[in-house]
Amino acid sequence: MSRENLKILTLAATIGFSVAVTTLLFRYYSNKNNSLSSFDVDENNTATPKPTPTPTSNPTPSTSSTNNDVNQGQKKQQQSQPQPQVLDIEELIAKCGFCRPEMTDSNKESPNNSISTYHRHYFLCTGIPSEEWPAKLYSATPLLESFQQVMKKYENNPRKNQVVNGSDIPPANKDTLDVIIFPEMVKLVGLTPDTMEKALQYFQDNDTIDLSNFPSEIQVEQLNGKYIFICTHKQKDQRCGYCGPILVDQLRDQINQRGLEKEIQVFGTSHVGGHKYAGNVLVFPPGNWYGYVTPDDVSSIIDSTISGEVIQKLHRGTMGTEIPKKEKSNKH
Ligand SMILES: *[C@@H]1O[C@H](CO)[C@@H](O)[C@H](O)[C@H]1NC(C)=O
Ligand SMILES: *[C@@H]1O[C@H](CO)[C@@H](O)[C@H](O)[C@H]1NC(C)=O
Ligand SMILES: *[C@@H]1O[C@H](CO)[C@@H](O)[C@H](O)[C@H]1NC(C)=O
Ligand SMILES: CC(=O)N[C@H]1CO[C@H](CO)[C@@H](O)[C@@H]1O
Repeated sequence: MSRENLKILTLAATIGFSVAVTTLLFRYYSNKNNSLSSFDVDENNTATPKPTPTPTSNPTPSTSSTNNDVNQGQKKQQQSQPQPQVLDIEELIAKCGFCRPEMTDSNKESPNNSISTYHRHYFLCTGIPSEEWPAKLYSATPLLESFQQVMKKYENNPRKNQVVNGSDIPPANKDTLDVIIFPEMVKLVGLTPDTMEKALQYFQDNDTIDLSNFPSEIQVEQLNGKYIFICTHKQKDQRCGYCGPILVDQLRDQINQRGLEKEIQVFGTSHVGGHKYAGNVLVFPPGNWYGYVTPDDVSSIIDSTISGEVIQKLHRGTMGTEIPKKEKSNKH
């Protein structure tokens, strides 16, 4: 290669690098603005973390578990280093842990009826580890963005109020999404935005899935057992980001110890609403939402998942039941 060519190559590489850096910075800042304007960010949440410019560079989380708050916290802290804005460990535990004032206050608000009436819950299987979810989950990949466009069109289902959230469940294929739907207890496998649109259209006209007229190009898998989803959306709220992964680990541990791993599966979910109730735990079927869940509640969550009995003191509401409207203060 001649000297001249080498020079041109070097110049081209330099320009390429600068463009990449500028694009990254631009995406970081536009993402940051979007997430503030279009999500119901808790204004009072002093613990909201700054978005990380390179969220995908985090290592895959270890799912090993310790029962110790401090160790857990330090582990999480190390994973998200180096970030100048990260709270120090004591601050993090005080503001986001299981003993934060909003949980220990004897006059704390009851979690009862702190969700809205709804009848169907979709969980997108993103396969993305929860600590990498940006505050606006759908901005994580172009595929999720196009799903969001489709879902927006069908936001209002005339038959059933519905909720769509993300999960860290891996899809069968990385170029498509799988979607889990309750109360139908099915997984739609290998969806593209087009076939997702067909499924949503179908639900506009049908109350539940009848395989004889469900779009035949969509693969439907019937699910068994129980599913527990825990809000672990750290970049949306540090309380969920701190409490969620600890509860995921501890539930999985105890479920394994009790030999229930075939019956109960535990996953992380994106923001479900109600940060102040973190740990937020959702049990399907039937779709019981629990708030203020701590490691002390893990064994009763498992018991109640098996028995079907509701834990009253933690109960936020149940999918498919009429929830009386509450004061505005319960929005978050
Ligand atoms: C916001 O924080 C203040 C001071 O901690 C508290 O008095 C107030 O109730 C909080 N508001 C909400 C909506 O949580
Ligand atoms: C999940 O559902 C809740 C409704 O309960 C909604 O407020 C929230 O924005 C959804 N989150 C995502 C990331 O889609
Ligand atoms: C929760 O609210 C319902 C009314 O929607 C009520 O029947 C029930 O007793 C309440 N549970 C608790 C534990 O307060
Ligand atoms: C059972 C039922 O209501 N099926 C309807 C589902 O929706 C399609 C149109 O998408 C109708 O053709 C079916 O009759």
